[in-house]
Amino acid sequence: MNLEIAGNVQGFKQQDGILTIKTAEAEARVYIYSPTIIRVSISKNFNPDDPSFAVIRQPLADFDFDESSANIDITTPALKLSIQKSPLRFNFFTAAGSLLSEDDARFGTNWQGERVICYRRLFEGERFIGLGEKTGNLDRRSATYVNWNTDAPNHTPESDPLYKTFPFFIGLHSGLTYGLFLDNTHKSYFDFGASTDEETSWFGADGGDLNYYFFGAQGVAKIIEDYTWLAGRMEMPPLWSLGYQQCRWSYMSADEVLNIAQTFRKKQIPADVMYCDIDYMDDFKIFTWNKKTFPKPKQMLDKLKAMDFRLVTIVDPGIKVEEGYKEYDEGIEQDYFAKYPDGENYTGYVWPGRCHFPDFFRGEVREWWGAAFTALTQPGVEGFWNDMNEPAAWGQNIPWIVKFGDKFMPEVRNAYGMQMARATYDGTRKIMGNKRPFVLTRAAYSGTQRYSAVWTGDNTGTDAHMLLGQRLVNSLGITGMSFIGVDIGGFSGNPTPELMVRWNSLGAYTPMFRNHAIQGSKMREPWEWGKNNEQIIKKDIEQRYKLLPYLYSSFYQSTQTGLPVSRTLAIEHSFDGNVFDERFQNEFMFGDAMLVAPVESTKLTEDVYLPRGSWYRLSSDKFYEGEQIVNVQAPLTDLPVFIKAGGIIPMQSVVQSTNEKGDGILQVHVWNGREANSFIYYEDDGVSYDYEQGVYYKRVISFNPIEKSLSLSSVEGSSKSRFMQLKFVLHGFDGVKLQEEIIENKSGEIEVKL
Ligand code: MIG
Repeated sequence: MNLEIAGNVQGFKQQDGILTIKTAEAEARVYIYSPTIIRVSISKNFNPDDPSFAVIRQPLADFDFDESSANIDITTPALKLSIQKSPLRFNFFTAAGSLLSEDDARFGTNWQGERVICYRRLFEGERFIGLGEKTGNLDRRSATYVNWNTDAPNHTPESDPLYKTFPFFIGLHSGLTYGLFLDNTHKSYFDFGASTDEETSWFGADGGDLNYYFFGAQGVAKIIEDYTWLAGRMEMPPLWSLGYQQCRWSYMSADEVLNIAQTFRKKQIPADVMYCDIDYMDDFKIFTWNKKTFPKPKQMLDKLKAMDFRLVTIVDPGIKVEEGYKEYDEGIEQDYFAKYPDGENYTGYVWPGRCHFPDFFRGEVREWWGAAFTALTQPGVEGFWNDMNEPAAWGQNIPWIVKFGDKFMPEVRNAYGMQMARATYDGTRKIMGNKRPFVLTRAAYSGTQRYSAVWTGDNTGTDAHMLLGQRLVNSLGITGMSFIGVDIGGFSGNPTPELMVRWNSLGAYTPMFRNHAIQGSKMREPWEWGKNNEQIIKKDIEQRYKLLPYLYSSFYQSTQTGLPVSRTLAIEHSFDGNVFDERFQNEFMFGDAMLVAPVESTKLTEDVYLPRGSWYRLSSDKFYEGEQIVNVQAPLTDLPVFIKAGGIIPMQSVVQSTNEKGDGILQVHVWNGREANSFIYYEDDGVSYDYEQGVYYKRVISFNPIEKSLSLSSVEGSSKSRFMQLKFVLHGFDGVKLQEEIIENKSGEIEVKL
């Protein structure tokens, strides 16, 4: 095998916003996307037609640079890229001249065959966060990872790779932050100094270009904002999808689905969503219903609707090989399936038996797939669960010779799931009129947040998996995915009742709150765990519903800034070593104001690290100063949740589903603090896209401790609030009594003095 190095610069030129640099062996192209985002792409052989699945922005026009005998320097208001000519190296600095990241002086970028790797200097004390759905610690220093979307049943808290690919990480050292996104869908590699004498970190891929975006903003939240500016942000989810979701592989008949839904209502345990896993279909044929067990889908959906339930149904990519089956016939006729190079359709075994796989990389195939959802939307399905899209086939080893679009499987495998989710989203959005579809996908690539929520696949019913799940959620949040769930209770195995209760309480603070279990497992619904536990589970689900105004506004924030709903403490406290301590690394902020500490089901007290600031325990209003480790009670009835001093949390009364109005009072909870704080409150109709036309309701809620006031700015947007009245609920304000006052929620400015 030959080693080819990038070599010395022989010449360069600028045209159409691209600075092209030539060496004897390779070519590098440099683009500026914004003052804080510079793209570098290095290749031996650029493919002229190589669109990005992730990036939705265009580079700026030509930019200035300075040439000296040794370097070509590009300076933006925020960032300096110094390109060393001999040999070619890319070194990034802040505008003030602090070194952020540089090529390893010895190796830089080089190739072994088609495999391209960039070796970079590892800084003393440098930490790494990101890469999305990756096991291991929050700080990825000394670990190594592979991106290769994989169906990973029975994975452990160490398994790698899992289902998704997000080749984006953030480096932290010397009080500085930077981000790097390797936009390459081949099998890719990241090594954060695992075995390089603490000198080198490296990343690269089995093929394609060494195509990366460098982010130089200072502050992790700003880097996430920039990354999601580049790769897109989620849109407002349907409000109902933020309610409690009940799933199982599978509820076997319409009667069973209806019966479960009815039991929620009878027991007055709030819930919004029922799921149909693969058994609703006729012989696992996608876009069909089983005629015996689901004979009248519309009737079932009407009944669900009358109970204020929505239905999500699963779809897999594999189309059963069977003449007379509509999707098979059409796919064959139109040539929509992935192929071997000789034109034969690729066949793999999955649930339906022998299957062909739609080529989601082609626009017309995505259109066709999207339109087929009428079989589900006509009876009234509103949510679409995309499974097995790594893609998975029994044997889990699709031949490398199979083609998707004009590429071979290994070139684009990591984006297949994303393209399926894209087809599902575009198609269902189109056929549902003005209604928001809910799309959920297992496999994903950077940018998937534009189309879909994700869940973390087949976990296991153990405490270790519950904690792992939280780390996955927190890490996916760094890479632009805000709407995330884990299978509560664990997909495989049977959790203990204590674990089920504990996991459900954490679920109330998970962006997507879904209970799911493998076939053959014990039933998992809230009433299956004994009377006492049922009451605890019910209370935690009620807590979720009380928090909906806060949660919906937090999702709005994700749509605007890319900041996730569940946030590792490393976003705000990036240089606080305790945050990365294995004892505390699973803690997270849920929105702006709540800190949640996951606790194993076997522990009834826990050490919690409270970072800078001061804090109140949610359940008792007990006050704590920050920057200390506190040992707190953690009974199964009371997961440790803390509110930041100054925190503002709008809440509502308990409702049985998001479709219910409740008592019409918006409760604005405020916890006393020394610093001023504000919260952007957002509402819209929760179901349509009218908000894109300004039909929403937005106002800023402010707390000012100096002026001793609480205020709401006048309303922006043309929508009315679903809350006619308003009530302030104060915590930690000794002697101030506003609790009982209920005032009109008028749209002009509102101010109360404390
Ligand atoms: O081969 O549809 O991760 O959530 O219940 C297993 C059956 C296929 C895997 C998914 C899981 C789902 C299951 N699926």
